[in-house]
Amino acid sequence: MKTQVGIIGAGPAGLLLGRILQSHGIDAVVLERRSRDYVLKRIRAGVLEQGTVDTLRQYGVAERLDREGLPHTDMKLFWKGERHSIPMTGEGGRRMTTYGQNKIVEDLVLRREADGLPLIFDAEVKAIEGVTDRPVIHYAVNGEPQVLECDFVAGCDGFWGVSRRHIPDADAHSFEKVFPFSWFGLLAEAKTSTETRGFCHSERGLAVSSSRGPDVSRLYLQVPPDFDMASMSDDQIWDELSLRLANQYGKTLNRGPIIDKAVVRLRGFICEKMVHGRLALAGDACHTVPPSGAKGLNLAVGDVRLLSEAIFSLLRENDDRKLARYTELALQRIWPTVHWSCTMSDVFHIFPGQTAFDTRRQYEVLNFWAYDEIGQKVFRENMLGRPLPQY
Ligand code: FAS
Repeated sequence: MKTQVGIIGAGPAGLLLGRILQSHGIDAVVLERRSRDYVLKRIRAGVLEQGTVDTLRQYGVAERLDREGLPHTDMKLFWKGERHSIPMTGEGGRRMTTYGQNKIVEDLVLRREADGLPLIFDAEVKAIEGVTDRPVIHYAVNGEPQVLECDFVAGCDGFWGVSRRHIPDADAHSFEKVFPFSWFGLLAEAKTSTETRGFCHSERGLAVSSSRGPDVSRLYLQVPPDFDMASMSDDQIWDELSLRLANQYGKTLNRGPIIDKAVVRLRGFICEKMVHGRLALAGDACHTVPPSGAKGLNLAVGDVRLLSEAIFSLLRENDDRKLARYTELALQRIWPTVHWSCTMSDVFHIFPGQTAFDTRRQYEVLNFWAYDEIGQKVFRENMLGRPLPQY
């Protein structure tokens, strides 16, 4: 099989890149190792920056988002028995919107299928040859070896993908911080009460409550790094969420059937080598952020906006200057965003061996964000997201 761009991975980065390239008349094939069903059912992020919403609108995949997305006018922070609200509308009316990553992926998959464009599931990429000249992707469908010849490869295959391994000395250009805790992520058929929605600092560990639709809640609990999901019954989970998020605020958490559970270790990771020859990385393939800042998906969208422009120039104008600057520009947004996500992690979590002094310092930062004009702006602008650098 031949195409212009071989895209590895049907997460938000790979699918959106395929959509943007399609709208510029560039052919692509998306290869995804998981089944269609698995990809559509996977629950992850759900808080979108204005830039992400604008991008999905610009490329015609925001019809359902515009109907079902929940805009945020404020963000609630809870600590020490008190509830605080930070206004979240930025300059020009910029704001955050809640809309599940699984829905974005579904909107992009359905659009690609409706347009009759190649998207191959159960297609695991094993290796990439000739990345400095004419790339050939070797993949297997149900164990059957296949090849895809292309002019360019976009590695959008996440942190555990195969692409980064094809960037020489990627490890030497990588930076990582692993936090000493994980998040226990839950999806429940329960109405999210506005009274308990928000980020909560509790001496028992962080808790987060957000909405994923009128009758669906997305909840998180800070848990130890080696946490076993089976160690807590659903009632125990709800009791713990209530202890952290509701009881001390005299509120009641709406309970309901828990329909999805996952544990994700908090880590910050950046690979500063995102291009090698005709292979470029985007999204979690070259950076992961702790979910505390709700930035992973938004960073991936920013990457593919920059990468699509570079690929267009290379393949249409035979001009590689944008590709040569892709990494530098992407990092201008990635590092501050990773820093912010780590800051949110430092402030809202209880660390092993944490002292009363440490907790007192966390309260000080929360006070600054909630009650100081500059602090509010720092919090709001970081949560709303940084503008995308331009070539
Ligand atoms: P993705 O990981 O989404 O997609 C990569 C795709 O590549 C996958 O479908 C994978 O199957 C495929 N792939 C991998 N290797 C391949 C191979 N060899 N051949 C073919 N295909 C291959 N962010 C938040 O803000 N809030 C959250 O609650 C949140 N929860 C998360 C929970 C988990 C478990 C994870 C891992 C991440 C979470 N994130 C969250 C971050 C998340 O939103 C990511 O930033 C986002 O999915 C990144 O998108 P992609 O770069 O497209 O990578």
